[in-house]
Amino acid sequence: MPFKSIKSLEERPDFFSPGHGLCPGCGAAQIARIVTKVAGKDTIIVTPTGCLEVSTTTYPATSWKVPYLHVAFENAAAAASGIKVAYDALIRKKKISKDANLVVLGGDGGTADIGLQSLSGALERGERITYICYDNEAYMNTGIQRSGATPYGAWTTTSPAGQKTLKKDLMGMAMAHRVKYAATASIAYVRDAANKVEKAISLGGPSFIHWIQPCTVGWRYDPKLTVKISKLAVKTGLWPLYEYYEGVTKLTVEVPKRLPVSEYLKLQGRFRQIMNKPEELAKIQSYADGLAGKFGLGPVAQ
Ligand SMILES: Cc1ncc(C[n+]2csc(CCOP(=O)(O)OP(=O)(O)O)c2C)c(N)n1
Ligand SMILES: [Mg+2]
Repeated sequence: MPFKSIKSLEERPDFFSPGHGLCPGCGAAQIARIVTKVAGKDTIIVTPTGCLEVSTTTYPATSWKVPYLHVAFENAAAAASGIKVAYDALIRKKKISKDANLVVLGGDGGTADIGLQSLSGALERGERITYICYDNEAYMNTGIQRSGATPYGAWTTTSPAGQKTLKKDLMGMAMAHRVKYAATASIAYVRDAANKVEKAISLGGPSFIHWIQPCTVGWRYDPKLTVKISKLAVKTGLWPLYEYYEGVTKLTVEVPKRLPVSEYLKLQGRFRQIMNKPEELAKIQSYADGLAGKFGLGPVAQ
């Protein structure tokens, strides 16, 4: 059932507890809370190594009120697939009666780079799992190194003059595997995101959600701006909110008048070194224009 209001989501029980060690304003905490609320109690969460895992599982405490598995960077999708297959076998042999939702929450490094091979395998085999990439656009947990998902122009400790390549197209990769369902999400649009998680899980999978996750430390901004930045990513066309189902892509949040990309970039210290370089800004604007043309967003407001 789709969420008609944020209130209907808010009324659901929480399975992600406060008191974790994620930074104030960290978008990953909000993603974890929304995902577990929607997925409910009959869910198993799998995470590769990364900020979300390290900060929510400091032994002997845990933030997860559902079964949770931490696996190596390379194999989160394979581990989730294996658990699902084990469930199938136990149900078939009538050893258990209840199925479980298998949801992976992987960072961009664990998804776009190091775990990509096992993710591709799971998507191609048609595993009934939901893989969610919380994308903070760098290897944050180990000190802000660039990943394949770091956007053009962004500073990281290993791209000090700004990233020189465009962000890897993870949605394109998922759709090329002909997944059951794929979608993009932003915490500034909670209802849209919650409905996508619900669809991804209820359709059975393989499903993929690519969720932008502002990182206060790595993106260099004031923690109070997390939701604003999440919204500006959408309003500038750099993060179109859309879904893919049965071979068709559909925009889920219209942007009739886009804002210039500089509105998004100027709030983040990681783009400081390119803000006075018009040719660099033009490259990022042209990337956003390309996405806008592809997904049907409006023109930049004058
Ligand atoms: C095979 C392997 N390589 C490197 C590491 C070290 N490592 C642990 S967390 C991490 C960064 C994770 O980045 P990402 O997946 O983007 O998640 P984030 O920390 O940004 O949330 C790295 C490089 C590791 N644990 N295993
Ligand atoms: Mg990351």
